[in-house]
Parts: sequence; C-alpha cells; structure tokens
Amino acid sequence: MEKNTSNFQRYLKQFIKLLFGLVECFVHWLFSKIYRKDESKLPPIEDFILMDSASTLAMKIRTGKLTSEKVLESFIDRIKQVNPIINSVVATRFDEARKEAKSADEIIRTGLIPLEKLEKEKPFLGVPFTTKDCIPIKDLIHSSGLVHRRNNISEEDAKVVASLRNAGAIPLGLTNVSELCMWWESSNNVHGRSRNPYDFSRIVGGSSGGEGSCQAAALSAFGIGSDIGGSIRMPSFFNGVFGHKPSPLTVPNHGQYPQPITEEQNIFLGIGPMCRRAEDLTPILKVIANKSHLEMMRLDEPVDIQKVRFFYQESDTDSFLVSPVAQEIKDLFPKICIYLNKAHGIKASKVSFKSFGKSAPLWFANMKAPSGPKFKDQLANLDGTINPYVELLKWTLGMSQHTFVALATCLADKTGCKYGDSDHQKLVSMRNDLKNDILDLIGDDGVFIYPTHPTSAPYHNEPIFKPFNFSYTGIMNILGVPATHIPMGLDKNGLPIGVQVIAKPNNDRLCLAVAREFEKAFGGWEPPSTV
Ligand SMILES: *[C@@H]1O[C@H](CO)[C@@H](O)[C@H](O)[C@H]1NC(C)=O
Ligand SMILES: *[C@@H]1O[C@H](CO)[C@@H](O)[C@H](O)[C@H]1NC(C)=O
Ligand SMILES: *[C@@H]1O[C@H](CO)[C@@H](O)[C@H](O)[C@H]1NC(C)=O
Ligand SMILES: CC(=O)N[C@H]1CO[C@H](CO)[C@@H](O)[C@@H]1O
Repeated sequence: MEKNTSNFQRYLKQFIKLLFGLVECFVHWLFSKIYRKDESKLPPIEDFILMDSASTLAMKIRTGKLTSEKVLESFIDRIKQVNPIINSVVATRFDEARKEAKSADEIIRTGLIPLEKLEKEKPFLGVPFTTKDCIPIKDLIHSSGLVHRRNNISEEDAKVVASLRNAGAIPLGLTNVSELCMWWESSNNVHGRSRNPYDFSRIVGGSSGGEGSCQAAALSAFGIGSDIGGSIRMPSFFNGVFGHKPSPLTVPNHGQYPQPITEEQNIFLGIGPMCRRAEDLTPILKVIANKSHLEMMRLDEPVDIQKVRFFYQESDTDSFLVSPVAQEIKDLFPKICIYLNKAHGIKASKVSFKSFGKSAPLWFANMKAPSGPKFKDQLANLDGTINPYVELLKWTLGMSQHTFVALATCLADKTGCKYGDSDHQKLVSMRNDLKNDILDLIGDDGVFIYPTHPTSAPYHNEPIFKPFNFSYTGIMNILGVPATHIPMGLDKNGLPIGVQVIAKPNNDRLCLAVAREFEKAFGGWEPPSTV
C-alpha cells in the first residue's frame, strides 16, 4: 500500500513536471509573439575609449595619455546615445562629475604626487563608474524602485561608493533595479523597464539589471551591484559581462536598501563589481573590501591555474519546477574540460550534488527571519504596511504603485515553512550538509563550476512563469561562498551565456583568476552591436 502511494506520488510529480514543461513551452511561444523580435541593433561602439578596461583607462589617465575629462565625455556621449533605447541609467550627475574629472586631471598635471603613490593610493583616479539605485550616491535618488521612495535623496554615500571616491573614481550615475531589488527582471514604477542590449525584447535580469545592461553597452567604465539571490550574477549572465559576489562580510553592505533583516541575510548579501573586463574585478574588489579582510583574502597573491583543482556540475539534477539547463549552456562544460586539459593538463572532475535539486526551497527556508518586517511592510517603506489583496485588485485596474511581482512576493511570504518548524530545520540542516560536502570537496585549492542560470535572457515578463529559475544563483548565497559569473559567448539567438565559478570563503582570488583565464580562452564580453 505504502509502495503504491509513493509510486502514485512519483507519477503525480512526473505529471506536474510534464505539465509545467508544456506550459513553459507554450508561454515562451506566446511571449515570442507578444514581444516580436526587434531586429534593430544598438548603435555600435565607435569610440575606442569605451573598449578599454577600467584599469587601462586609469593607467592612461595617470600617465597623461588621456585626460579624465575626455574619458568622462566619452561615457556621457554614450549614455546620451544609447540610454534612451535601453533605459539602464536612471539618475546622473554629469556636472559634478565634470568638476571632479577636472580636479583629477589637475592632480596629475601638477605632478605633485609621485606616480607610484598615485597608483597605490588612487588606483582609479579619474575613472567614471555607476552603481544601482539601492546603493546610494550622495545627492542622488535612493528609491530601490519603490514609488514611496521616489523623493528620497540620499544624504550620504554608501561605504563602497565612499571607498571608490577615495580611490579617485568618479560616480557618474545610478542604474535601474527591480522593485525593492526582489525580482530578476528590472522594471518598476519609478524608472520603468530596462531592455537587453542584445535583444530589446528580452530582460536585463535583476536586481542589478540596469547595471548589467549599462556595462554590456559600455555606458560607464565599471559598475557596482549587490547580490542576495543572484542579483549580480544573473544580470551579468543575461548581459554577457563579469560579475563577482564576494565572500560574506568582506565588503560592507552599508547603505544598501532594503537592509538585510537577520545576520544570516547579511552574510548572504554581497556588494561587488560588475564589468566588461576580467582584469578589473580584483582591483575594484581591493578598493571596496573592508581593509581588515584584505589580508585574509590575499588578493594580490598570484594564482597558478595549473595548481587549481576543477570540479563541475552541468545542472541541478532533478529539481522540481525549474527549467532544464539549455543544451548550449550544457555544452560549455565539455569545452571548458577540453581547454583545461589542452592548456594546462588539468582533468576537471564531474560531480553530482543531489541537494542542488532542492535549491529553491533551500534558499527560501534559509532566508526566513524569526521576526522583523514582512515584505508587505517593506513595500510601504517600513511606514505602516500595505494590503497585498487590495493592491492586487488595484493592479488589475492599473492603479497600484507596485509591480505584480512584488505583490505576488507578499503572498508567497506566507507560504512554505515557518521559521523554526520541522521543515525549516530540515532545510537548514540540508544546507549545512551541502555546504560541508562542497567545501570538503574543493578545499583550499579547488573551484566548482556550475551554470549561472538555466536559459539565456527570457522575454520581458516571462520570468513570472519561471519564478524559481533564480535558484541556480541563490543556492550559492546561502552556502556563503564567493561566486563569479564568467561570460562565455552568445547562443544561437545572439544572447549571452556563461557559467559561474565558486571557491571556499575568502578564496575569491581563485574565482577571479579563473575568470581571467576563461576570458583569455573564450573571449569574455562581446560588444552587443557586432552581432
Ligand atoms: C530615505 O531613506 C532612508 C533609508 O534608506 C531613511 O533613513 C530616510 O529617512 C529617508 N529620507 C526621506 C526624506 O524619505
Ligand atoms: C570591517 O570589519 C570589522 C571587523 O569585522 C568591523 O568591525 C567593521 O565594522 C567593518 N567595517 C566595515 C566598513 O564594514
Ligand atoms: C526556468 O524555468 C522554466 C519553468 O520552470 C523552465 O522551463 C526553464 O527551462 C527554466 N530555465 C530557464 C533557464 O529559464
Ligand atoms: C523609459 C523610462 O521609463 N524612463 C524613465 C527612467 O527613469 C527616469 C528617472 O526616474 C525617468 O525620468 C524616465 O522616464
């Protein structure tokens, strides 16, 4: 009898999966009709300044080969040309930036500070960067995509922004996010929707989606994102750029809105660099990381790729209600294995962690807080609360200030396990086991490679029908490991694909070395308009 029940459950599960697969195919077809492929292309990059890495620009500015003013104007022109199409940058401070560029050039022209000292203390002197509209820049909007916060002007810089200013970098503007940074498409009722530079009918990802598209389209020299479930890595994946979620607590989360509720959430959240060139990841991380962690991270220590042990898994095995990994993304793994073997005589080992199949429930359970504000309170900007049912009704009439996804997230808050109940404890201990197993496997000299996401960028709004696909990135947050997205070319639809690489906490330097290695081997970022 018991056997029959479990058989029945298995059949039911298979049936639901099949149904889900059919619905997914239908939805994708339907959306391909709604969002007819827009054949228009982004204007190509004609200004060579936009092709340089941030580190190269810094070197050229420092040595007088270029002025900061010239570099700044190149990015401003590019924003003016391209941003009306993709809506990545949502606030700017061009005039203040111009003044700051002028004083950077002045410092260099006077030659009062020796070159080596400049390089060490002001490594990004005169280089313009962007952050997302939830990591504040003084005197710019700090809305996190929430209409209630539309008039909130930040009175101070986030610590990472202050550190970058200290290093000579120039804040240029803010980029778009999802409402309260809780979804993987960047669209909200403050700044509208961002569009993918490779195909305007596709999403840019979220929550650092404006930053992902801003980097892909070369609107700033580098960017900063934040990531608690994949918010740096998903947009980096959908837009074909590099993105690094650092080891827990290495980079201050100060200023980020909304703030994490629990210490656990604070550990899952990471602020980190997003950029077109892998060589920029380490110097940016060095600037924004907490000084007291730099020694532990040994970011300057050279990494010998031949001594790194590689492990990989092509998919999450058997997850429920998550799309299968696209063949073209699976095909990246044999390519990586062949390359590592040919170039370095390394034999990468395929592994199969079954618990990855539970990534979504694991993430939701481990994100639970025992007390504190609910998402519906956050949507009221922590000033009272909202009624999600009333808001949903208003939404259907086009009268709500909130996005459908944010309201659905409120309702989902109630589902699943409760903090401390037996399901919750089970999922927490399953997470702990998975973490121990992975860390045992990779040790101090290993990395683990895994898809960043199962499919290339879906159409706008399509993520509503794939709510759990973010679990490929989310699982790494709750494991507390550093994770880097590495772009690896385009799929048959001309959309970016790639993989993420993780290492033991504080071994960020291994992830970043693999990013540089794979960029050399597979090409890294490809400018959108050449395809
Ligand atoms: C803006 O938001 C911050 C929290 O991020 C809050 O402390 C501050 O009071 C808000 N200011 C205004 C004017 O709403
Ligand atoms: C840096 O780390 C130390 C020790 O963990 C902590 O006390 C300090 O607040 C951190 N600083 C920042 C800016 O996060
Ligand atoms: C996402 O989810 C949908 C539905 O669960 C699934 O069909 C799809 O393959 C998943 N993967 C991606 C990359 O979208
Ligand atoms: C297309 C779109 O909605 N653009 C908006 C982007 O954000 C700025 C600042 O909030 C708005 O002024 C634009 O209308």
